[in-house]
Amino acid sequence: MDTKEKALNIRLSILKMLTKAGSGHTGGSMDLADIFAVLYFKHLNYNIDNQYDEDRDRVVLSIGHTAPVLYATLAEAGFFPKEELLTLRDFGSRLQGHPSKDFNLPGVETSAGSLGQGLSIALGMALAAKMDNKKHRIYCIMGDGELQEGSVWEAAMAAAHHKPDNLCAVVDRNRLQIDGDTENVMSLEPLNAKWKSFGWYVIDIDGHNHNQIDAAFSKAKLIKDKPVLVIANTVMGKGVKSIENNCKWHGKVPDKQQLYSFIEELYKQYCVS
Ligand SMILES: Cc1ncc(C[n+]2csc(CCOP(=O)(O)OP(=O)(O)O)c2C)c(N)n1
Ligand SMILES: [Mg+2]
Repeated sequence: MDTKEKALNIRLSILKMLTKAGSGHTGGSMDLADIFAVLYFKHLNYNIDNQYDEDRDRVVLSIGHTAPVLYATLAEAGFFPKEELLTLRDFGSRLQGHPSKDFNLPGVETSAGSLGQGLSIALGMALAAKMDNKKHRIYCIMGDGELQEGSVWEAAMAAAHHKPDNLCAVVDRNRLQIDGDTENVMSLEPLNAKWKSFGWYVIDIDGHNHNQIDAAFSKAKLIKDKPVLVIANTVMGKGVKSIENNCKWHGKVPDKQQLYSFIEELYKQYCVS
């Protein structure tokens, strides 16, 4: 199955699980589907029969509110049955609204939800791997609004100092956060130059173009003595025109009627692409 079909399945799962749950975050989850499809099905090193293998690559989802894209991808990869996706946000479910390590869901490497923490956690994992002479890689997925947290820049500075070339961070640059355009709320640009000046190797891509995503993760593996940041330019809600690029969909979910039409739209789009 190619990564386009994986991304379609991930988006379908996201919409179904969020509609069933009745609450959660659609916009960011949908726009990360292409990145997750390429990451998990072309680059990430994991053993589905030994899910806690200590040599596995780790994904730290720093923007915990986009948990649905992580859960949908993990189920797609076979970490747990797809039926469990429909327990999202149920009391006691392993699929908490924001990922929680306490619930022992395979593939969830860290709890998240409080923005700005993930890069520090990922850096710790990357340095630990180096100390242990391990070859696995650490990926950290951040939001663009999340970059307004000061702790991100402390981690960025520490990473540049310690030079973990097994660390690859991704920014979901959808240019939106809860309150609107990131550049109006608290501007991030020039984003590429900021990270470069902190000592990172920076790659800008279209976060929906599978070739570009693939090439970025491949390139990141070749960079020595620097952490890598991929700025993935995305469209919030990607895949469903009526919700795309609208920050109201940051934390809104479809109702049943919308779910049917959104699913139809996704299938149609997939068939013509
Ligand atoms: C420390 C902290 N402050 C505020 C929030 C509330 N919050 C959750 S998501 C979000 C917006 C983050 O924007 P972005 O990273 O761009 O995510 P997107 O809206 O694109 O999904 C905010 C402010 C939080 N979870 N943690
Ligand atoms: Mg954003």
